[in-house]
Amino acid sequence: MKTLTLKPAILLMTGLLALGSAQAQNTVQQSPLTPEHFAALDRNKSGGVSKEEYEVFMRESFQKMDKNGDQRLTPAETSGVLTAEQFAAVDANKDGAITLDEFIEHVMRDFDRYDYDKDGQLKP
Ligand SMILES: [Ca+2]
Ligand SMILES: [Ca+2]
Ligand SMILES: [Ca+2]
Repeated sequence: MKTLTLKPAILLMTGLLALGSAQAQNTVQQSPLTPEHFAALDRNKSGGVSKEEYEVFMRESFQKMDKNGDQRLTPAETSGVLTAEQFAAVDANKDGAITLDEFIEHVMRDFDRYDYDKDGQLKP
């Protein structure tokens, strides 16, 4: 089922984007990555998620959400994944659609934020 395979990506992104939002309530202090997310991201099972692994995962997430394959995410395609505020935050040029570049730029900023020790790897 499509919904099941997409779920980790949705949960991860919702968590990442919520944490990236200025209005987010900081009720959750732990790492946004659950063990399941982590296992999905750490493709080579090295025990850490590299930028490359993270970017590959995010590109796949983008393709899954881009239902009509036009390389742009509309509010309809991201409904249930992104709130209107989150969509606006990722849509850097405010043209009402999220391109792959806008998406990757946004999520890679999140990567840097969670890479607390700046060694280029996210750890569980
Ligand atoms: Ca790895
Ligand atoms: Ca699209
Ligand atoms: Ca845009």
